[in-house]
Amino acid sequence: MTQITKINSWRWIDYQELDSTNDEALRLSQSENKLIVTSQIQTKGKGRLGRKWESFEGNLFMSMLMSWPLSENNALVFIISLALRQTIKKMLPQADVKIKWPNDVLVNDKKISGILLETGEQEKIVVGIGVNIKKHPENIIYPTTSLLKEGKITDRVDFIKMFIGYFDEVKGIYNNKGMDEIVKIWQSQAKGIGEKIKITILNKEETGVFDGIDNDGRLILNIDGNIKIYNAGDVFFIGKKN
Ligand code: BT5
Repeated sequence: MTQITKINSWRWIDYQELDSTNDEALRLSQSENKLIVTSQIQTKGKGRLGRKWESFEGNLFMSMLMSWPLSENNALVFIISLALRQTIKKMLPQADVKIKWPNDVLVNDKKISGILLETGEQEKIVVGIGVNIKKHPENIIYPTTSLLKEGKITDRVDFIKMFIGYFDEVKGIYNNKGMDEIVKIWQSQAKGIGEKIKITILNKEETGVFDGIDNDGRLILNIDGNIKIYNAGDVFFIGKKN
């Protein structure tokens, strides 16, 4: 049964089954705004670049449909990942919870969450968030985990409520202090800054030292003193700087 409720100032529709909560939010983007779409079952979960998001029942599949200036899309990913990290850290206070550029949250170096931003109708943005609450995939090239595996018993509803609170808080920091402050906080919670990484994009790869992000959220790679800036890509951690 589809349930419609409210959470803070958001309208929230929870479906029993959907192809993808992002696709449903995109379909609704003409007529709706400030809407959260979730589903108990997701049959075609998407990652970036047409990848698959493994969606086990009991996990969180959530999409937030909102008006957001297109030119500030980059900021939104970083605001969301900070709020997600904070929610997960609150639930797992003992764990090492880090953000992996641009959009993953890692618990003890294992991926627990991913974010997918898409553009809907009328300058609306859909932010898709997947969090492994009860179960994580085993057959993935990266190590993965879930809140349950790390020792936290919780459910989608408690997670969403806490997350929306943190989202409002981080958005408030962005509104008051701007992207400078978001970048500063993000860098203090990101994995691998000052360390050697490999970044791959469209079958090309480059190795260098991760020098942080710029004010547009782009990754700064220092290759023996030459700076290269990345909008997108997949990061692999190699280790400490020499
Ligand atoms: C992401 O893409 O991490 C974005 C995932 C967004 C999923 C949410 S669920 C709600 C909403 N509706 C959707 O249809 N999507 C969003 P990317 O950075 O491309 O990472 C995808 C990669 O993560 C895959 O290729 C796998 O290697 C790995 N992966 C897949 N499922 C995973 C899972 N459940 N847990 C951890 N890693 C996973």
